[in-house]
Amino acid sequence: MSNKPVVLVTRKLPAAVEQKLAESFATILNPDDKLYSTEELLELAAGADAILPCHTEKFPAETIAQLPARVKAIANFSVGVDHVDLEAARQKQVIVTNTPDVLSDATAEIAILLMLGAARRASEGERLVRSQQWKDWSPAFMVGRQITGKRLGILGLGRVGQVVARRARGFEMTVHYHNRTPLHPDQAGNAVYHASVEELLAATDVLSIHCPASPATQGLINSERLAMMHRDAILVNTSRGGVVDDDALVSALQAGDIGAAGLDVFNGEPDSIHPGYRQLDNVFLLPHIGSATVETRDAMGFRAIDNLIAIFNGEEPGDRVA
Ligand code: 8YV
Repeated sequence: MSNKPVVLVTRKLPAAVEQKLAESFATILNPDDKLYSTEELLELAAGADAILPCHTEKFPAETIAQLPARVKAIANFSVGVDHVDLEAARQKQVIVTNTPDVLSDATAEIAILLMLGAARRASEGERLVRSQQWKDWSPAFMVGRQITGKRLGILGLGRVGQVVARRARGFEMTVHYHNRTPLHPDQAGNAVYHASVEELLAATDVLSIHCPASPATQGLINSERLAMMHRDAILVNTSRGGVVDDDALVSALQAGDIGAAGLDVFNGEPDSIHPGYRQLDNVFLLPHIGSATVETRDAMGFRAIDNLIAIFNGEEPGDRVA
């Protein structure tokens, strides 16, 4: 019998991560990568000292309340923690950690891909080639917009936003941002601070959303704020679907009130996203793959393991969020 602490791993993780985890812990793995119901999760948690979940497993207050007393930690394989009720975890003295930093490069790549895909009509073009509907060429054919030299507005200049800003400077974009408080120039670089979201939107050709999902950011990009954007502006979201009011964005895109959108995250993902997006040509859509690279998936797993090791050594984990 091993006396290693038991970690419930809710999804199939990279082999290198599962192997490393097994060096320090007994593991309950999910080799078939089944998406557990809350009941299944709680049943499995009965045999675990910690849970290593993804954002696909939800921990609202009522689920946290039902966690067995032996569960000491929720060590997320994600930077976003909107799937966990942090206050409920604090009250139950369940430690919660996340995996910041290690996914910033991968997510920034996807943000740039979305900007380019939306600006250059990549979805339309790709569909045309695949469906054998590409019959002609003319100077007016598939004309999009350049992002080079445009004004990039970053909503939430945190870890990911700062990498996006650096990459965007390679496209000679000028960077503008809104955070609740201005950043030190070491972090902000030469990005221009805007004290309000509204001010940022008015100064933006391409808006990239990087603020976390929270009650304060729920539906932040609504019809009033979309109306403040330029008619040819591009909106990109790699954060969480909840920051955007889908009805408002779909209407703005349909009406041509903004130019295009590139979205990697959605309300109701994966299978209940707003149906309007599927009908629009001026959107470039990806299935929440911001951090889906071999390098980043390994790094996220190793980071979660470091947090677990610290917790079970009685130390403060590096990435504690509750
Ligand atoms: C992850 C993410 O793939 O880390 C996050 O917050 O949104 C994604 O990039 C996912 O959450 C893994 O659980």
